[in-house]
Amino acid sequence: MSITLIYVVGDINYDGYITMEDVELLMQYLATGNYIDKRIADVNNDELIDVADAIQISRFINCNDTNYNIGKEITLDSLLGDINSDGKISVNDVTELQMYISQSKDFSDEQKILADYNQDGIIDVLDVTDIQQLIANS
Ligand SMILES: [Ca+2]
Ligand SMILES: [Ca+2]
Ligand SMILES: [Ca+2]
Repeated sequence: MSITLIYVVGDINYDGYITMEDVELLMQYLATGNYIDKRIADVNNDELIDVADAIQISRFINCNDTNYNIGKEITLDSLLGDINSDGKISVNDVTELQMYISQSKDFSDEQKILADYNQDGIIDVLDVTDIQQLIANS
């Protein structure tokens, strides 16, 4: 099931603000090769996520450079249960959810919406079970 949420271009950690934390997180992603949502991270629209995007985000923060769409709100369809926003529902999302429930990890507002898989307003083990079932049946 997909759900439409509002995102901010350049807001890599989905907390609603463009800060140096986003630049640092983007650099971490580049170093590790982890998935990152192109729609949010490719701020200079050249179809690549690279250090040039990180530089543009820092220019936005430090020089108020608004040449690109950085800081603009966009609406995107996301998958319910896709907590790490990598475009698929997998055991990695279950791990994130279990860490949140055991209070060893905090979620962004977006993640809290995506984590409530059965949409009952509560993030708990029932959502874990539903997502695990979905993975098992796919
Ligand atoms: Ca942010
Ligand atoms: Ca995922
Ligand atoms: Ca729920």
